[in-house]
Amino acid sequence: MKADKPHIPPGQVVTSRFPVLHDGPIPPFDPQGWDFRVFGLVEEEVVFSYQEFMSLPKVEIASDFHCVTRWSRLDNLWEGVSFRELMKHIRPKPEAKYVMVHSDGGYTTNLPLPALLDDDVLFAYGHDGRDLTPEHGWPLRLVVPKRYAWKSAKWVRGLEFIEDDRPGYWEARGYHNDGDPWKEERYANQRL
Ligand SMILES: Nc1nc2c(c(=O)[nH]1)N[C@H]1C(S)=C(S)[C@@H](COP(=O)(O)O)O[C@H]1N2
Ligand SMILES: [Mo]
Repeated sequence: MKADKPHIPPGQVVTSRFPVLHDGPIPPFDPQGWDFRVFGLVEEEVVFSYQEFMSLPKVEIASDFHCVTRWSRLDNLWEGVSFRELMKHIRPKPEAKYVMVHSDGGYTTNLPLPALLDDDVLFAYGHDGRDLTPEHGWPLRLVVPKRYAWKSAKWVRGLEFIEDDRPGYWEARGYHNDGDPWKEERYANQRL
């Protein structure tokens, strides 16, 4: 079933452009020095080299992208490695309930592990049939379609499994901890 009009969350405006939004500089990328680290409450730490990560099985997933600043970009075709695929290589300890996502340059964002295990979550290196550009997160970004886009960390370099939730970069600066666009969870103290 498909509705006539695109179905977008409350308070959002559709754009056909792909705005660029982030704090701080675009980190330089060196494939030799790049790694992806999984640490914290896991049975063993896992480190992927760039080549190892890129050789993981690939998926393509289409999803909408909603920024808390009110633009939505619909039907993005993301190409990369699904979160579930990565989890085949990771054994979280039973007490690991949350994940802190770490990016190059120090950006972080927090999510409950079940939210990341959703089948539309992936680590993307391609967008709409092309390589991601540096300003959109090349060589790798997280995509979490069911949360506002600040949870879709660009230049992602690692995952930290944790027991107790703690706020990431924007979550510590007044953004909502969960950030579900359908519930319009924009800010921690909000009057919409
Ligand atoms: N590393 C990092 N990732 C980030 C951000 C950031 O500042 N640093 N900003 C977030 C925000 S607020 C948004 S809206 C999206 C924007 O992604 P885009 O620039 O590809 O549109 O990236 C998210 N990922
Ligand atoms: Mo954003």
